[in-house]
Amino acid sequence: MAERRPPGPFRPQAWRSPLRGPWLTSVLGAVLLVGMPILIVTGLLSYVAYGPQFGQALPPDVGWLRPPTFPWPTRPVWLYRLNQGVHVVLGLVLIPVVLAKLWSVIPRLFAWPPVRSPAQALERASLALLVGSILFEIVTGVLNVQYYYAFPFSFYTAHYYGAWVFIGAFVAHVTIKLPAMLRGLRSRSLRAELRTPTSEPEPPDPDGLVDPDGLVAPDPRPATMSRRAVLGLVGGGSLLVAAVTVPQHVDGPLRSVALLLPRGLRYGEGPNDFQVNKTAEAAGITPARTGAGWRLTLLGGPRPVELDRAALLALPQHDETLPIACVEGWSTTQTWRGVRLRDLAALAGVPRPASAFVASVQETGPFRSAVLARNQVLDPKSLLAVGVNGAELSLDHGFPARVIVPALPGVHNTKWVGLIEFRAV
Ligand SMILES: Nc1nc2c(c(=O)[nH]1)N[C@H]1C(S)=C(S)[C@@H](COP(=O)(O)O)O[C@H]1N2
Ligand SMILES: [Mo]
Repeated sequence: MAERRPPGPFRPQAWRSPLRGPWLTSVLGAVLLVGMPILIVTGLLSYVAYGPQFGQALPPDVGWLRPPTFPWPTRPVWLYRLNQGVHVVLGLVLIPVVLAKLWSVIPRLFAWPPVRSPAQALERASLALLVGSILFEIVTGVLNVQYYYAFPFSFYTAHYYGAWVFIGAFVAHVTIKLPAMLRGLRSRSLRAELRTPTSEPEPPDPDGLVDPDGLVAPDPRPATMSRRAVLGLVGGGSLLVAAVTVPQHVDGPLRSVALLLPRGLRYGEGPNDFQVNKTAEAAGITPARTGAGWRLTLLGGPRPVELDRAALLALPQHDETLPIACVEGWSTTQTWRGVRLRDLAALAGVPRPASAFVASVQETGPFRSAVLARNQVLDPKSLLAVGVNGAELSLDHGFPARVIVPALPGVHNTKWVGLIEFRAV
C-alpha cells in the first residue's frame, strides 16, 4: 500500500526557508534561557513586595503556589523600581525573540503523523502548554501595561497562574532540550555567522545528531538573507522596544520618547507635573472630602487622635527624594515633604507598631487602602507627604496627604489619606 501523502503544511517540503536550523533556534533559545528566569524571578518578587502576609498580594490566596515570603526591605529605595522596571521592560524586549523562536520551529507544529507514540503525544502537549502560556503572559502583560482590560477575568489572577503554567513547562522544556541547544550552538561559529552576508542553509543532518527535530528544510529555497540579518532584525526590534519603554523610568525631556506610556505626558502644573496613575476625578475624590472638613484620624492607641491640616503641618516636616514605581512599569523620582510615619505612630501612642492600615477618603474603586509592615512604618524616610518639589501636593497626587515609602510598590502609596490605624499584629 502506498504511503498516504500528508496534506499541505504537514509535508516537510512545504517549509523552505534556508535560514531555519538547529543553530539559529539554539541561539534564540540561549537568549530566552537567560531572559526568562529573570522575568520569572522579578515577577515572583513583585508578588512578595505586595505583602502576601497581609492578604494584599494579587491574587491574595494562591495556596501552595505562594512563593517564599520575606519582609520586603525599604533599601535600596529604588529596589521595587529596579525589579518592576526589569520585569516590564524585559518582558516587552523579549517579545521579538519569542516570536522569532516560534517562527524558527514552526515546521514542528505540523509534524506528521501528529501523534506517533504516547511519549511524543506527551511532549507535544507540554509544548502546547509552553507556547500557550508564554503567549498568554505576553498578551495579558501588554494589555495591562496599556490599561486595556479586554478580558473578563482579573489580570493579576490570570497573569499569576499563567506564570506557573509557564514555569512548569519551561523547566521541563529546558531539561529536555538543553543538550540539543548546546550541540546546536557548537555546530556553527557565531563569529563566522556574523561575518557572512548571505547564508547557505545549515547542512542537512541525515543522522539527526545535530538536528533531531528536522528543522533544516529538506528542499530549501535559495538564500535571500543571512542568519546575521535575522539576528539583526530580532535584535533591532528588541532595541526599538527598549528605546520606547526605558524612558518610562527617566525623568526629564527624554520621557517624551516613552511612546508606550498610555496616559499621555502632561500630568499637572510645575512641581506636580509627573505621572498620575489615577486622577482625583477618576477616583471620585471631590473637594468636599479633601477641603476644610478633612481630618486625619490616627487609631490604635489608647484613644483616637484627630488632626486637621493645620495640625499636620505643625508637626516636624522632612524632605525625602524617593521614587514611585508602579507595577505597570513606569517610575518617577520626586522630592517629597511630609511627616514621618513613625512620628505619627508615636503621636497615636503606638511607637512600635507591627503594621499600619492606611485608608483613603476615596469611597469606591480598588487600591484605596493598604497595610504597611513594621519596617516600612518605622523607616525614617517613610512619610505622610503633604508636598512635593517645594509645592503643595496637587489633588491628582493625593492632596491633602499621601503615603510615600521607600521601595514600596506604587500601589501601596495611598493617596488622599484619611485614616491610619497602627496595629499590634
Ligand atoms: N487612594 C488611592 N491611592 C492610590 C491609588 C488609587 O487608585 N487610589 N493608586 C495607586 C497606584 S496604582 C499608584 S502607581 C500610585 C501612583 O501615584 P501618583 O498617581 O501620584 O503618581 O498611587 C497609588 N495610590
Ligand atoms: Mo500602580
